[in-house]
Amino acid sequence: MGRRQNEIENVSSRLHPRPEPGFLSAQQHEYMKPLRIGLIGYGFMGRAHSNAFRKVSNFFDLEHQPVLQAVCARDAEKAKAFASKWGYASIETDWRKLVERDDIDLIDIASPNNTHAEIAMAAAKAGKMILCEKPLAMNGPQGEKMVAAIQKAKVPNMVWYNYRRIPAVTLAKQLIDEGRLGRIFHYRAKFLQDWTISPELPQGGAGLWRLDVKVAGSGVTGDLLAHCIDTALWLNGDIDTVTAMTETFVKQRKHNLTGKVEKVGIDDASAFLARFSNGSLATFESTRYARGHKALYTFEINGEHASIAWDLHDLHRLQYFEHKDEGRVRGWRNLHITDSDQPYMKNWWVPGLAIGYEHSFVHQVADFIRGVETGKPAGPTFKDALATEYVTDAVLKSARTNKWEKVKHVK
Ligand code: SOE
Repeated sequence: MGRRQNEIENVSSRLHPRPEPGFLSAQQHEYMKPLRIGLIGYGFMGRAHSNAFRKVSNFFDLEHQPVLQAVCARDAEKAKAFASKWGYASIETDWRKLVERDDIDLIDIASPNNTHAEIAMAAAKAGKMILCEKPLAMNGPQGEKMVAAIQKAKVPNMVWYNYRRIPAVTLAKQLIDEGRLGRIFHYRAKFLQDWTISPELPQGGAGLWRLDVKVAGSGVTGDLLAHCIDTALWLNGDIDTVTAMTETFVKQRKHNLTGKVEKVGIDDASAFLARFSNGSLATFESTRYARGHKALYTFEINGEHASIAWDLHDLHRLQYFEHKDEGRVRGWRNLHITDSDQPYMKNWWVPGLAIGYEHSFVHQVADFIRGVETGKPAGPTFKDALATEYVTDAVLKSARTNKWEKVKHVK
């Protein structure tokens, strides 16, 4: 490295001293209470959550600041590499040890679906707050045990259904709650991807556990439709009945862990019709075989007075149509959600400047911490997320029975 480069780096480190990984600076300690995080899992979601923990106190005024205390993964080298990249102060290779550590306040579960229940129940028993990646569980009955555990332990809890906190989606919730749509007739949602079309793609192991039914629980129903269902229940209330169809287009794939060609147990595509308790009718569709679509989550809601449409590929916009507008200028309004009176936006930049996907996770941490501080828990809690499990269970059951199935409601 040249002398000039060294000089620049020395000046830069004096201006921006690097805190010890995972620890607050002395100045921060004076007015912020630490919330010590123990993260389990270091994949895509481990990164999304860690980024949110690191950013939240820079943009939201909260009493508590997340402290990246420990990351846990079975592979020590990978855990160390993740810890040094993201600033975690320590590592564990056994989640049970992490859960028992008394220097951890909150367990964040970002590991595959089949690990959620055991970890969450142990964390609840140890009195930790819990953030759990979606879906909550492998199925409804397992989710019920998790809800019982957090209720017994009375620990703050939340599930990372992050799309609720895209500002345009939160604005849709506000408009519906204000009654602007009036009676709702239709709810239409889709989540389309195209990354599993090749029959050469293996199943199982890191990155591809979503294709292994023993680890994922289901395919697109629990992975993608679960997002659509969570948003729908939040925006439009309970679903009473569903009728569904699913398909597994590629029936066998090599398993990364056994090296053998094995049956594929997940649903590659899933579509269902639903009736909501408020009388509205719905269609939901998801697939990983829609060539050209990478993560096209869209919904449209049609009410008596107005309609709303949203598209994840254009996430900072909300399409809004209001019938009461004067006829000559009536039409779909293309709202650009960047202004300070729109949800979350006063915490970011100046009007006109957009934010993105990762910010929904920052918002979720901010709302979780505020919920803990005010005693008014933010959703979706484990209990809220159990409702989504009940819908996905009914969808998978209906695909097997070819009948309309009733959806259990959370008591
Ligand atoms: C699947 O590809 C996936 O990563 C989901 O698991 C996430 O929940 C979704 O937000 C994006 O797509």
